[in-house]
Amino acid sequence: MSLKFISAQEAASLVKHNDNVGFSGFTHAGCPKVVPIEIAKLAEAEHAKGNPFKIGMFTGASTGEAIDGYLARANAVKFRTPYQTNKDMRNAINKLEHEPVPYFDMHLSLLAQELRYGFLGNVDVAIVEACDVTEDGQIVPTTGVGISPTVCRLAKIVIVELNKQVPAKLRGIHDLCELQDPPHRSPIGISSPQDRIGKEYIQVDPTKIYVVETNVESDGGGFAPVDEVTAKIGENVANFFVSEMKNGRIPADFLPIQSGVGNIANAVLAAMGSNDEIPKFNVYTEVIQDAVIELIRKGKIKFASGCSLTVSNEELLKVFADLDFFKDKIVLRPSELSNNPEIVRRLGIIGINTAIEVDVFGNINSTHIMGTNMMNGIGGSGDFTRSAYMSIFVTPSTAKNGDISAIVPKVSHEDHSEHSVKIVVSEYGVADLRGKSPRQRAKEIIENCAHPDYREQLWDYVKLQEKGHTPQNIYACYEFHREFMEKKSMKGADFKKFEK
Ligand code: 0RQ
Repeated sequence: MSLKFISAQEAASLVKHNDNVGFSGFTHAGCPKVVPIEIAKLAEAEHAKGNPFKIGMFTGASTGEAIDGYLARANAVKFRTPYQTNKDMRNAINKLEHEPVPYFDMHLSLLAQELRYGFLGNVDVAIVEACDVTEDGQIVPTTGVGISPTVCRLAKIVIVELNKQVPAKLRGIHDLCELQDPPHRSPIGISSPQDRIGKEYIQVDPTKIYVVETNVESDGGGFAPVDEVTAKIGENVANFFVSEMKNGRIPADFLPIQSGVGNIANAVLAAMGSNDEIPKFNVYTEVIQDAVIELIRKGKIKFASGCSLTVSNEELLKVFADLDFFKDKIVLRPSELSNNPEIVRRLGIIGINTAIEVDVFGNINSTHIMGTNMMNGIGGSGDFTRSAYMSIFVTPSTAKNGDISAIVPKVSHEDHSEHSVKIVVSEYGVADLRGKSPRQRAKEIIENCAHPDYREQLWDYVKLQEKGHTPQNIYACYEFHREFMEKKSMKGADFKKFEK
């Protein structure tokens, strides 16, 4: 049969008020870029006529401006899950502008299976970006996969944005499948990062496909240059790895690395790349960033498995121009594979993620500012942290020009607990929490990671509670946060006033 080609406006009109829509991609990579904008326009037109128009949104992770930005501003979102990084969407979630968007922050590896289990309602429409689509229903994604195989199968309508900017030659870089549902799931057949278990395309019933031809470049910005603090954090992580190898706690041929998204993660990988004592290594991660591409070129990274190619446009064009070199060194998989805890535990992955706050006992807040406002979400950090060979959290010791200490008595929201977190690294050093009691962990974190300006206050806090396994003091534990809320700086917080 021949495929149905339609315009972006026609495609948007297939989406109805109250529909749940599943989008392709992971970060801005691989997201549809044209139809969501038309849906936002449609919502605005309906609102102007006094009619309701909102959709539920399922995505792989964060998205591009065309999805979260346009739909949030159009007040067209019924609910949002599992992760976002867009300013307008964040403001809507935090009820700062627009009507509030109900947001469900969840582990990325779980979304595809929870859609299949029916925990989150129907998927009515899937909108996916592709570099190739065939008459018999083979869809080849572009640079990000996310939940595409699942939403394409579950949806009644599949709208494919066929983007001419992405070479069809990308076919072959993906490893696409869905996992079986319990109680019939077999062990996942991935025992090294380069193993493949799926197809190079998503097979969809062609009668439900509508194709919209597009020609839009990726909206990947560049990374901030590595500054003094991020460079030092990267160096501390790299030096820690070298000492772990010397002590036999990391094997001589190294372990696969997962590294979160953003400037710090990029700086950590760059520091690992320039450290001659770290051997060539593999990456098994969710987001493949610029530093990974550079290290593949240099031969320092042997192979990278991820869910998306989240690289700057400049770098992406170079990868497209050199696909013969990259295609046997990169694989892109759905998030239920790239972030799967079964694989993370089996491969012995070293997980490196960024914290907003770390408390002196090793609990981590990755998501909330002052316990109330959502930043982005937990993303894949929990998928990796709980199951990794070694879970590392990195953070600058302070935020907002030194007025906030990232090391606090008690995190204002807890995403990862002391039971999963092994190592904390700031620009000041490395806290090794393995095998240590809460009091011993507090010493490690305060002495090695806290900013010197805040160390005395943190010690005053820990000393308040002479008895008990964990020296937590429920009267004083949020004194840093209270001081910041009232005076815009944690520096004046006084813990001595709580002494009996
Ligand atoms: O605010 O933008 O207003 O200046 O938080 O902080 O230092 O720029 O760091 O961009 O790497 O983000 C944890 C949010 C860090 C991210 C988080 C303020 C700070 C700044 C951002 P401004 P930085 P990053 C892979 C794995 C969870 C998900 C995850 C994240 C802004 O890494 O979303 O790991 N992680 N996923 O000023 C108040 C504090 C603060 C603070 C920082 N203690 N109090 N504000 N900020 N610390 C990704 C995927 O899953 C796809």
